[in-house]
Amino acid sequence: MKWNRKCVGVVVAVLGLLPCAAWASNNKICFEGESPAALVSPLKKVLPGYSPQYSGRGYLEIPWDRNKTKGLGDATYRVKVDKPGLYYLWARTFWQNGCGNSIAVAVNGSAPVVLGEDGTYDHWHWVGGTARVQLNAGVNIFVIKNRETGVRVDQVFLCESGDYIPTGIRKVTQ
Ligand SMILES: [Ca+2]
Repeated sequence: MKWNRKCVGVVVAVLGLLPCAAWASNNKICFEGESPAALVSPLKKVLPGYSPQYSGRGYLEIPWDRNKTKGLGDATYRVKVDKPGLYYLWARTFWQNGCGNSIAVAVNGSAPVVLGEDGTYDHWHWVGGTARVQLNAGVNIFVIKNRETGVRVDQVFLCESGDYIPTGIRKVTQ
């Protein structure tokens, strides 16, 4: 009898945790910078092949040109989403120098979100995690704009939790 009562207690405790686990779900979305559906120059795909430095076959690049082409061109992505909601936006980026250390991303026609403006140069690293974007169920349109030149984007990552910080290369979901 004692053992049975303990069992019931465990079941009740597990059931009690379930709503909590559902509430704490952190859906993640990740796609490659070098896989846009459409691309307008000077943005370009750089595909050197597989490397431990970056994910997939390469990255998106806005070549450094002393910001002469700043504002021109963009890269458009079609991103499928199962679970709609507000997601934190991140990008795995590489800044060649201090004159180009940010990207702007517009999601579903909304005002562009700026990622970066940090001081980590010549090194792949994650930027973002402050702005949230609204994603709909189905296809969402992401546009990376040419805010500055001399930048590279390996991956774009989104998650629901503000406590989650991506590291290294993330698993692609698209
Ligand atoms: Ca990549």
